[in-house]
Amino acid sequence: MKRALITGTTGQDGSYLAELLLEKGYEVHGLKRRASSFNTQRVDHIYQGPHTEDQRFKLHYGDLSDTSNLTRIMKEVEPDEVYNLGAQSHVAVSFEAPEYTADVDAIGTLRLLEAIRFLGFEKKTRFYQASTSELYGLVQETPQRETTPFYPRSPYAVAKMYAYWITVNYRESYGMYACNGILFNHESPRRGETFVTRKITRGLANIAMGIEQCLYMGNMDALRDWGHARDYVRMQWMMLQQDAADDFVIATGKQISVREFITMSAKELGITLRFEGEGVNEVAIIAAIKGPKAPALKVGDVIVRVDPRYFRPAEVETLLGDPSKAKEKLGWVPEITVEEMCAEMVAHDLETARSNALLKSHGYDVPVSMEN
Ligand code: NDP
Ligand code: GDR
Repeated sequence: MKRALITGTTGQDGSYLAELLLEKGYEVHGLKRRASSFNTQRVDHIYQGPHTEDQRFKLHYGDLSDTSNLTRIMKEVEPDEVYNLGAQSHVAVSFEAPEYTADVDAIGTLRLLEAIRFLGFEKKTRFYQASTSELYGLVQETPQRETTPFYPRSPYAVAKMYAYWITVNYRESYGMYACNGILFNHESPRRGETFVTRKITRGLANIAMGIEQCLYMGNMDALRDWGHARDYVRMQWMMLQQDAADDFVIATGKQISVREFITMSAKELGITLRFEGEGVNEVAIIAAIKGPKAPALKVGDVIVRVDPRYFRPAEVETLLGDPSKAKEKLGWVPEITVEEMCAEMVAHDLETARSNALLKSHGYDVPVSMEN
């Protein structure tokens, strides 16, 4: 039985990857952080607990900032494959916490690679690094491919650039099987609530049910190449099953704007939007409503406004990936379109909003955080 160690197993990708590896018969070890409240919701459905027979999924307390802890877990687990998905992954937050982001996202990667080397596992343990399209930042070429020069635009992207190169360096210096997946944005109903797609699907679903009144957005002109996380974790596993380690761009090859994603999400709720005004004065107004999915709304309601607090000190305006290498060498193609993904996310968030609206109508408090 193969053994895998996943950092970031409680996150979006980590939870899908853990499911995939368990299906493939792996023993899966995940890192979880100590928090003052439960933080394992995304993996609770696959975690059997310590008192059952099936112990193929195990969670270890750990943190990417803690060298001795990582080395001890690595020694205990002796993994065949390590997937380094753990990170302070929010670009806007990295401007607020640049040093922490560097420690976890850059040096955390080094700590794992060093643990593998220190323990003498460099010929046994394969390593996957969650690299990112944010490396391209101020894009130097469109579409972006493996050879496109990097130009990071945030403390997050700069930290991830260190992680990218230290992974390449350990491959070249010590013959380790270590790869970078340069993944473009990928989403799902498990996406963190403060990333833009989930903020939109959750916000609009709440507004449709009368729990929130308005969605406040940053730069709606930003263009992204959005895929589905389930497709992308399949690729993470495939990258570690090759004869030789290599780096791959993973993307759909199509891009849309944040504004278009808002329009697409509204359409899933039966709402047609009209955008009016410019810059910080731009708003989205309801032009038409079809069907019963948005009982709290009427034509003419303003449901999207711009709030400059969501602008970033330096923005990544456009990203578009060229996944040809992954297609040619690995036979990987994404199966889920952005429209299908958007529909799945809206349906999921609408179900939650409906339950919350019901609770609210019976006088219960519902937890809706508006500060995204
Ligand atoms: P999430 O933010 O959903 O998950 C991040 C995970 O990292 C969580 O499990 C989180 O734990 C954990 N984590 C955060 N800080 C630490 C720390 N100090 N020590 C250990 N673990 C920590 O991210 P995604 O699943 O979306 O992304 C996975 C990886 O892929 C990340 O590295 C991200 O930067 C990268 N990436 C993501 C893309 C995307 O579009 N989703 C695209 C390209 C790269 P907790 O649950 O306790 O917060
Ligand atoms: P990104 O994702 O920065 O690309 O990083 P995010 O969803 O946060 O932003 C995408 C684009 O939308 C614009 N935007 C807003 N973003 C947020 N979060 N909230 C808003 O209100 C808002 N309004 C407009 C942003 O400015 C940006 O241009 C994600 C993360 O998962 C990284 O970890 C990963 O490496 C990259 O994707 C690829």
